[in-house]
Amino acid sequence: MAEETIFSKIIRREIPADILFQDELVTAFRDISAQAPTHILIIPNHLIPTANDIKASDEKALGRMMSVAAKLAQEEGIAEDGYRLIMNCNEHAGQEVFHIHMHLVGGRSLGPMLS
Ligand code: D5M
Repeated sequence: MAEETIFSKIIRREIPADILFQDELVTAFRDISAQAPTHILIIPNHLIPTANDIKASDEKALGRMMSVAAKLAQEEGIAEDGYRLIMNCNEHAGQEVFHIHMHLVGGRSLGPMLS
């Protein structure tokens, strides 16, 4: 069984986080080391370590992550100018926390995607 990360503690509200949205499937909170004026992480409430571990049974939570991203982009006032949704997987992408998370990043021009 996969090891819990700090994100499970955030979901259970055992450690502080700036939680913007939570329902039965997903939780969204501000990234502690924001790379842009808006930098939010959207995660499933159940542990999926990496994108490689996503199963068909996770589709409802993954779909909810997308619709919550769109809702939060509207609320942050960045929808019209645009934003980026990113999910890093494993070493080459620099994944640090092994509980999948979608970064919602915006509020400034982000430049080319790959570096
Ligand atoms: O991104 C992992 C992200 O998780 C990184 O941008 C910092 C963020 N992070 C780590 N710990 C916390 C807490 N406690 N609150 C909020 N944000 C956090 P990755 O895609 O794995 O590189």
